[in-house]
Amino acid sequence: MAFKDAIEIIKAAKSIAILPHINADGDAIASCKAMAAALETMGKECVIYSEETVEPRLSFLSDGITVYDGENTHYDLCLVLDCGDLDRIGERLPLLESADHVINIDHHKTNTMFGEVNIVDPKACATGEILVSVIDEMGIDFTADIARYLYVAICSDSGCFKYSSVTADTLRRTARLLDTGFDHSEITHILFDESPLNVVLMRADVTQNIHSYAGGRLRIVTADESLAEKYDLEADEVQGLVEIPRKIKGTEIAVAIKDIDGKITASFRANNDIDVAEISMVFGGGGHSKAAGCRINAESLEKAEKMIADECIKAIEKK
Ligand SMILES: [Mn+2]
Repeated sequence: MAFKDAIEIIKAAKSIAILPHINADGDAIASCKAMAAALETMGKECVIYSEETVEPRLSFLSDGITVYDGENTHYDLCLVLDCGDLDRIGERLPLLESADHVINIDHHKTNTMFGEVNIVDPKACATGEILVSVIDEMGIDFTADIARYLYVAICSDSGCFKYSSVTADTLRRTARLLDTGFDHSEITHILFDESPLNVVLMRADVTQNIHSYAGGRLRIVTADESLAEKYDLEADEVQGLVEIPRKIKGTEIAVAIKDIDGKITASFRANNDIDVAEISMVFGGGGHSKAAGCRINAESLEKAEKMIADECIKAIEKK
């Protein structure tokens, strides 16, 4: 049983490196923070290594996050959270290679089971949801701090409890977190109800340029460096764009394609039972059936859009 094996390894480890996936999102970062807070109550030495600085929207989580600088410190254990495959470890691979143990805790259904122990539950709406059980099984009490981080994780990945990935178990686990008494409305406000003005204006610009295919069943938006420049935004602030086409009536697949920082990436969302993880896997990506992503090898944004539109239309026609 993966749970028991993982807990044994964690209990024996003294030094623990905790790693979120590259381009860490709210679930990844907050899951790492929750685990570090929980393990520190057991006297463990924990370091959270991220691939990049925490994006501005999540700056309230950035305390105690170390941006990896190529060092190769030995750890008894590498705990990898919310990460579907080793590509998403990026430059931090030496930390995994030199650690005595690697535990992989995740909810992506495309997870490649790269750990020595793998706790992968695609039915969980967030890695933070799985961690409620892991921390519980370890006999650690939920402090308000631990609970708050887990709440951030679950909220982030469930679209504030809106997505079909939310189950009765999600809400039961979340109820236990709320029992600790932290301010949950403050968190949802930061995550969902406030954006800098220039981000709102950038999104309005993107909204004016939605490309519709298959009679509107597929809708795509795009963004490049010039958009970031026009609104004075950092690359990591040009995000959340896939929500724009996703919210339009009639959209079955929504896609946002970005050509920023020398790479072209795409985010997919499904509003029905089309599996966008399968579409993203065609391009070497992965994710969940209703939310997935990939990097595209294409000469231009236009060519990437054509490749993606073709795959999406195929999936729509197959339905
Ligand atoms: Mn996640």
